[in-house]
Amino acid sequence: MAGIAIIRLSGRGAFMAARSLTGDLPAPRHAARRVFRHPLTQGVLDDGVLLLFPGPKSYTGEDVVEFHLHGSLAVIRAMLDALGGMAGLRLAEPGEFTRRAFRNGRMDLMAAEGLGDLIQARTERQRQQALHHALGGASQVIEGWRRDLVSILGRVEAAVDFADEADVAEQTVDEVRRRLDDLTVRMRGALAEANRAASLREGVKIVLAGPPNVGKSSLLNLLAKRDAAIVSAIPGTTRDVIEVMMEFSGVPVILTDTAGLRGATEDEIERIGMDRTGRELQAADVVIWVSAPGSPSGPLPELDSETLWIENKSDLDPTDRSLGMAHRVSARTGAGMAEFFTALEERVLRHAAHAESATLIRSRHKQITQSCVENLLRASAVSADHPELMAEALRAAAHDVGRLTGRIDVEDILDSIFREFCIGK
Ligand SMILES: Nc1nc2c(ncn2[C@@H]2O[C@H](COP(=O)(O)OP(=O)(O)O)[C@@H](O)[C@H]2O)c(=O)[nH]1
Ligand SMILES: [Mg+2]
Repeated sequence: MAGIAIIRLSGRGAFMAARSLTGDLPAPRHAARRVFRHPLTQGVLDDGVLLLFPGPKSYTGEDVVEFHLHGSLAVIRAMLDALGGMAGLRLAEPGEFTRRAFRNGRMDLMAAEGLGDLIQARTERQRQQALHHALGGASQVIEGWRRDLVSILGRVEAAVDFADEADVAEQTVDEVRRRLDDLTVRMRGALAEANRAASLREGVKIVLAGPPNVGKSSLLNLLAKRDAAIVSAIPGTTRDVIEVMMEFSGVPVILTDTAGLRGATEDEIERIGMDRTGRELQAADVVIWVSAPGSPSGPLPELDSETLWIENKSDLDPTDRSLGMAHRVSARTGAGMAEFFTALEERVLRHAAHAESATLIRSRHKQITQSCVENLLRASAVSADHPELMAEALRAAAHDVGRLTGRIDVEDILDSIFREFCIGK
């Protein structure tokens, strides 16, 4: 239920359907008040607003109609019944409007993905990142890569034609290598941002770990500001992985509580919990390693991820010992929590730095760009005697870039060859 519901039609029959509900149609892109009537019974369905967007300058690239209706289920159902009875109309599949927009060249794959992210965005900085993609910011960067690549390829293809003139080929290959290196540097720069960008899109993964009974679950509850995890004096209480979603200054965070790690246990379920902890630690962006006065210090797992050291239960040990890198806190009294929170926030923000304007934000983007860079390196390594091998590697790279935007266009490559290098033929 909502104040207003919008039903959208797209495709060849859209205007016809609008006409059969309202009689006369308003001018394109002008909102007009209309009474909508059932085409067979002429019974009034609703009193609302009608908008027409003629293709190809519409969202989908086809004729699009919007009915702005009162938002009740009964009104929507009556309208959908009336529309469903018309030949050539059916309910859209999920995402079908955007799929058509993509197919009709209204947006590329990067922008369509950005739009999907925009619909899912939970935090302010996720919104900015998604919007950057949806508005074509990333597409523009990739379009630049594609243009360069196509132009370099054109140059190499021409060298293939003159392969018997050794000095022409050699000069071309030298110049091409310079331009390839430049492009490789730019792509690697984008790859260097990709992990931070993915952290913003998916959430920075923070894992609380340490020996049993040191207060990990208590800290999780304090950070989450609710009792998400069970706290008890019995070691081994947390057996499964518990996740809570949080936000630090617009960056989403997935905070994970884990079963405490100790050397040996008789308990089968606790052991399975500890195995899971190991897997969570491998996937973490930031690990909060918690200890407490007198807690066993090991076994400390090998960690690739960044670690924040916490000694909890400072209330039990009032001597002001220096603990090196560790923050002393007390989940019970709240002592040291503000400083800990600030340190954690600083790590989170660092993990998502500059992520709003990053070009590559999904693992799909990263994998394809890595493959593209490999193909560029392969092309660059070819000796000047074999421009045809270089051209082959560059075509593979161009194909990769095409996979990013969803536009794999051979004509493009041919165009560039004929435009720049057709000599008197
Ligand atoms: N004195 C004191 N006890 C704490 C503190 N934090 C947690 N505890 C207690 O330590 C026990 C274990 O806490 P829990 O959060 O379940 O630890 P976990 O096993 O690491 O998840 C519980 O009885 C808590 O009430 C603290 O800062 N000071
Ligand atoms: Mg616990």
